Amino acid sequence: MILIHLILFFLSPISAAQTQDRWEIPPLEEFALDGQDTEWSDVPAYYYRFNQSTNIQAAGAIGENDLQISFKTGWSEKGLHFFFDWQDDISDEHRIGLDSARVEHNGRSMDRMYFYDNLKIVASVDGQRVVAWFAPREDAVQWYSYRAPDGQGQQSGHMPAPAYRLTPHEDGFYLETQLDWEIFKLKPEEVKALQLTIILVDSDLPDMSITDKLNARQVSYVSKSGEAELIK
Ligand SMILES: [Ca+2]
Ligand SMILES: [Ca+2]
Repeated sequence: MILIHLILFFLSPISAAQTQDRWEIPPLEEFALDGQDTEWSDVPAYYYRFNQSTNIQAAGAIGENDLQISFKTGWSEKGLHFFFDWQDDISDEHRIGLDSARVEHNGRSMDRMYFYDNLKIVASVDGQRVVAWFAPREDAVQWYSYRAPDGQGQQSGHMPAPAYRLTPHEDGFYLETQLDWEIFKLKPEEVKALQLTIILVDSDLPDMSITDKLNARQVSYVSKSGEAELIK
């Protein structure tokens, strides 16, 4: 059931309910890419906590002391900014590049990223689309790609790797990252349409092969997706 849900989700990442979800992105003064949340104090968080209310989507079996997440989004003249507080009890991390991102299973091509602890950020800006995957710890950027409005495939060489800072704390770590407006060759005031998706996958099967994972159908994730607006 989870896998079916997941496949539908992957094939159609923006469901009707999610599309209606307003996503207001406040401006950030004095943004510093330092892995610290000093400039984020007034920005409301999206969060998932076990057995507590959440304001994002969640699927799968996320247990007590398992994945706990809160994240914030903001913008500046420099770019779109993201701050994550990422906590997880079992690390299931695997280095995956763009060239190994797909895996065949029962005649179906699946995205390998969804079977490990990973964060996906998708930003669609006036028809241009950037996808950036992060794993929790060292070498956090896994792969990233850019697609032009004419849809000419994924090009990882078009843009530099997203800059990020990772700061460990007692229960996990903070990940701060950004997508520069320069990637889209736009200034923020020129942006007409912005669609954002954030998916955090939690896998707790570090000793299981990818084949067994595909058969086991145990994938959990939290996500938020919707039309976003840059608030002045
Ligand atoms: Ca900061
Ligand atoms: Ca995990």
